[in-house]
Amino acid sequence: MDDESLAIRDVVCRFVGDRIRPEVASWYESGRIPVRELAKELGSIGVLGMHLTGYECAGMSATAYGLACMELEAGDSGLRSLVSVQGSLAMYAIWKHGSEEQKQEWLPRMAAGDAIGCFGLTEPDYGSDPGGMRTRARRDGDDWILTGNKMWITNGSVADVAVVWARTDDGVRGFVVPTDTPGFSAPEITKKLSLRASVTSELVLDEVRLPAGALLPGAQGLSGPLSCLNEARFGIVFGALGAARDCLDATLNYAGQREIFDKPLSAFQLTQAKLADMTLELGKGMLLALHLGKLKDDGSVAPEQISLGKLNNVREAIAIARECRTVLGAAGITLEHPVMRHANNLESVLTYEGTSEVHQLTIGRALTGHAAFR
Ligand code: TGC
Ligand code: FAD
Repeated sequence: MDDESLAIRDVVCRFVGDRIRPEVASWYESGRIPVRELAKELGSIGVLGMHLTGYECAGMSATAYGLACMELEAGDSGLRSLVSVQGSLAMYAIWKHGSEEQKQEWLPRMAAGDAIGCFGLTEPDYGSDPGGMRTRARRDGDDWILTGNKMWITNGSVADVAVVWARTDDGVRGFVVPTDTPGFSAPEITKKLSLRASVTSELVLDEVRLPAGALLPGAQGLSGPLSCLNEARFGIVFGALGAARDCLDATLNYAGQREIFDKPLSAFQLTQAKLADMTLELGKGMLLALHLGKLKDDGSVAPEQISLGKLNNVREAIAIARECRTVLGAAGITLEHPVMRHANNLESVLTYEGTSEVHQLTIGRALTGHAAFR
């Protein structure tokens, strides 16, 4: 790891310690998070779109971005989601597939956290199979008219701009939709038991009229949105380990202080076996993340390798969070400790950005040459 990566990791770690840790449990409990304020603060420490170049983005390495995700998710998966969706999905889509005008208009403001983005791919009936999407864009003269519904969209109700994927006569295309366009609305999804410190919304597109310049010119077909998912999935490979590390830290601390049967919980062999096994998985996950970071920085990482990292590290992180909860006993079920909050969050992380099953099938296809999705 180079000095620059370690320096940004330390900046994010301090930000999480000073700004997020004192408040996150109450945000989680209330289901409310000050996204707009946080976006500006995250912009000021340079993490929004930090792995993109130009347009006032920090131009840092993939590994540095991964380490930042790890520190953010040690705070809460909702915070890492905010940064993933902004930088790796909405900004990346515009940076990779957008016109020069779209880049100039949105990227500097999004890097500063003055404009918030969301990414609408999933629909109520098409999550793992986005190719079946029903959202439609049709031409009316030079304009486009968008109609349809997107579901489970992070930051939807607080976004200034939505990158929306829709079916056209030319296949799937992406559109940059200012959220004040007539016909666009984004009702918030409530009653969540996971990622409560994150805004999740439906997007309703009711005959939304957009100028020709709203089309992302560089993306045609499903590879457009899927190329963005690679970026966000990569961040999760590191991020999930941050949540697991935070669980393990809290558990080591608790087990050292809790006395049962006249000695510290950490002095029992069964507890030590759990702590040792969890440390082992955390370390293996970290080596995998750093290896993928090196491949990504060399420009040679394949999507199925990112699938492998996401599958393993989220699966192990959730196993660690659940095991840590057992060590804390009853205390583990409260928000006094971060463990069950992380465990609940990781349920979403297991599902979004490709479920475990989708990643198993992606790896299966790479190994066998047979696509078994349908
Ligand atoms: P398939 O035939 O495999 O592919 C269609 C086209 O896409 C290309 N492609 C990729 N390109 C770049 N990166 C990838 N990872 C790619 N995977 C496939 C492929 O080469 C092909 O290109 P072309 O030029 O030949 O047309 O498509 P399929 O319909 O069989 O679907 C494959 C499958 C199931 C793997 C894919 O649809 C998939 O990944 N499904 C999961 C959907 C998903 O992950 N959604 C996430 C939504 S965003 C989100 O969850 C944000 S959460 C908030 C946060 O991050 O914090
Ligand atoms: P389904 O696709 O209905 O899957 C249900 C079950 O079937 C899963 O276990 C799945 O693995 C399994 N399954 C699916 N296909 C197969 C198969 N071929 N073989 C065997 N089993 C299969 N989406 C966005 O576009 N933008 C966002 O910002 C966003 N944010 C999100 C935030 C949160 C908190 C959550 C929970 C989701 C978010 N999503 C977002 C949506 C997420 O990407 C989808 O939930 C995910 O892709 C899975 O889709 P689904 O929920 O419709 O599940």
